[in-house]
Amino acid sequence: MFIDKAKIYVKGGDGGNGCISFRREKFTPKGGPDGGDGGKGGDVILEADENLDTLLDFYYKRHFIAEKGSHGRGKNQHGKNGKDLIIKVPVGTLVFDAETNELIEDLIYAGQRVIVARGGKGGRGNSSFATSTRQTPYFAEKGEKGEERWIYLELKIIADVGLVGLPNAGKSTLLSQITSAHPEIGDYPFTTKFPNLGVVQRDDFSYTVADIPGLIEGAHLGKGMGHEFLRHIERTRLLIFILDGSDKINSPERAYSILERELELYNPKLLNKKRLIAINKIDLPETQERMEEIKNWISQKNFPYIFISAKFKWNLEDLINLIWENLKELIEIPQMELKEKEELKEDIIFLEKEGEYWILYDKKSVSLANRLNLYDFQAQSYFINYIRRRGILKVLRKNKVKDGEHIKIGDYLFKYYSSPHSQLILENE
Ligand SMILES: Nc1nc2c(ncn2[C@@H]2O[C@H](COP(=O)(O)OP(=O)(O)OP(=O)(O)O)[C@@H](O)[C@H]2O)c(=O)[nH]1
Ligand SMILES: [Mg+2]
Repeated sequence: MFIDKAKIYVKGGDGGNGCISFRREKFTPKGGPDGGDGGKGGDVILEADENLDTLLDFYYKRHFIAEKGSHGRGKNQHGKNGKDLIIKVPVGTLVFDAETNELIEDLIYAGQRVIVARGGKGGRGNSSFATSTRQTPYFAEKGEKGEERWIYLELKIIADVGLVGLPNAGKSTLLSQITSAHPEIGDYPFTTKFPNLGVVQRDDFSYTVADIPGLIEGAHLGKGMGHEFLRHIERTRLLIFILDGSDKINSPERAYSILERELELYNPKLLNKKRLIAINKIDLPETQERMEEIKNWISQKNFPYIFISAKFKWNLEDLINLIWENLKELIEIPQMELKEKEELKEDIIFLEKEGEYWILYDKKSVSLANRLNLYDFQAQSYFINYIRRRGILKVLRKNKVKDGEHIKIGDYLFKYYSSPHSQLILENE
């Protein structure tokens, strides 16, 4: 089974909790706080691997969760960080956010990586909260939750050369003769049901070749294998039209215009790709009889062409060299355009009314609130101080929040009092 699309769930590991602990030593009965920080959760990372050529693995396993960070411990011991989870995908995998359809990354070279879900930060232990006025903090931070989301993967093979032709033209035969690939070959149409990739290896050069299922007239309407596989030649640098010189019904001339039309209907840019034409089955008398006629027609096309017999390896060395001559000038690999990512800036703070509540949008305050247990008195006063220093009360006044109105900060609900001086009081659980 060949799978080139998949939707998977990824979640970074949760951060470990910070620890609440106090030193206990023989001769120091009232030791200071020594609760260590929690470890960071592992990230989920995709890595492009050149030995893979399908997304089949994701047909069976769809959930990927990285390891959690360990909790902090006494004696200021830092919790262990969770291990990153590395998922291997084929080179040429496009990674999208399944909800927004935004392209996250295009993995075009072996070893390229992208983090798709970050692990949560570890919470700080109580020793981090000690100050001269608060020598015995009885609170610590919880670990941050790891990011989670659904992502959509789509494989678009990256090969140097793409073979296109009608069914039975001899594409797979050619691939099997010039590379070490072993595609299925048959004297019936649609032998090839999914793309095959092979490598041409010579002393001073090498390149990759992709063979795709045959195209027929009306493929754009879904006939035959349809256009389903054309995306796998979108990112090749050079196309070879394989035409069966012996075919009486779909003559090379007719096959050629069918191919052009189907490519254009799929994506007109495919017609701008550099192109070579190979007339196949020159070993057969039917082809030989028409050779002069075909030559006259094809020389008007202004593309390099060659007569070959894929089956008997006639002219294949010349074809291999002709491909290389044309390929070596083309250096860029077509890549999907990545839109500039709009990161929510750390410092944007704003307030919005939703129903009866105001909601505070501030990445830092929300993240801190969610990491603390604010029902603990010390933690709460630490947080309120933080909010005041960060200028949140000013933002509330600016937005004309009224006395007694409610404000949501992360998972918590506060009530606002404007007099005698502005302040926020946490509502009970
Ligand atoms: N005589 C002769 N037969 C050939 C030649 N090349 C391919 N064939 C035959 O043509 C038939 C089709 O070959 P394939 O390589 O499977 O053709 P394909 O283009 O991959 O076909 P699809 O996968 O169906 O699109 C097979 O029976 C091959 O043996 C050739 O150069 N000469
Ligand atoms: Mg084939």
